[in-house]
Amino acid sequence: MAKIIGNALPNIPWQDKPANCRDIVWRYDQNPIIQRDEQKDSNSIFNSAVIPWEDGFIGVFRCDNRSRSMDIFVGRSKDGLKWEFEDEPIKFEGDDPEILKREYRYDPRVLKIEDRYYVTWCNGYHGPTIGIAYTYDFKKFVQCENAFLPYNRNGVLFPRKINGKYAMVSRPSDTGHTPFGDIFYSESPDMVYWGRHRYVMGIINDDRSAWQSKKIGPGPVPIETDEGWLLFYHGVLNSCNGFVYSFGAALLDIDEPWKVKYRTRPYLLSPQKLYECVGDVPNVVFPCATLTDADTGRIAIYYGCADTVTGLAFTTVDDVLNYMKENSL
Ligand code: BMA
Repeated sequence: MAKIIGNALPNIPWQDKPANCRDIVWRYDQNPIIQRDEQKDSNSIFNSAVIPWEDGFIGVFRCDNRSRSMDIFVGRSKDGLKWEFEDEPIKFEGDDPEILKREYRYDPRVLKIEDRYYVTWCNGYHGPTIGIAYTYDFKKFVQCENAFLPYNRNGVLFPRKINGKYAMVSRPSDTGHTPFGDIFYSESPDMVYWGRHRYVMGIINDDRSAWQSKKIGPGPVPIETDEGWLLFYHGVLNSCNGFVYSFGAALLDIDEPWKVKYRTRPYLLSPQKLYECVGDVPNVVFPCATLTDADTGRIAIYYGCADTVTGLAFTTVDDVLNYMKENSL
């Protein structure tokens, strides 16, 4: 039995796997949990991050508005299913006005490290890079230095220091809808200077695992287990009709997370339901957050659907790790 190293979360949103379901990751039967127009001016709500908060949940949500401007908003929920969103995007504070300039913000991740909560997101600064901010209360957010030079996307922090350093995986990219992309690991002594970059894993550019043949990128914050870091990640196939975004999982070494122990050859979830196949960008499932319950091994995965709405899916640490070991690249 694999174990999640973390807190118990008895109120994790959950639904048992349906009888005779062959999937390792199964969808919530009331998906999508968040419709596109639930925020005051939203065109779409997707690729968003949630975390336990007091007796419920809080999150940072990507809401593109009806000018198709991309920004991130705080949302609150009692049950992790029904959410209420603030009317205005997060306003960041900080010492350097240069860092606070806003071009666009999207695809947030959120986590707690030591005494505070961090948000990372894809931050426009003469091209996409990784924005970082911290908060104690989800009211005041202090923006830190961007982690990298442009171009980079999908900056995902680890939930604790590794070998005494903050740690992040990310996906170096280019100006636009990058037609390439591998996952790298970087570390920082202070959340300002990032270095000692290590290659983690790349695309599988052949028939063995075509769902991840074009580009890959880290998804939710890695989950600590007694066998290593469990990282869900998205992978892209370039079809004759455009990109198809699915997701799978990898198990990374606990002390040297650039070393990949296992990695799923089949996807765990691919766009198949109507709300995943039809929307502003068709054929996208894009996970940005999980909730976990260390007592039961349950994992709830929040994922963007077709760049339009938000879905929820479930698995357990045992299900994923066993499947990964039997179906690893
Ligand atoms: C990626 C990011 C994601 C998006 C995906 C599919 O490059 O922009 O936000 O979900 O493309 O459009």
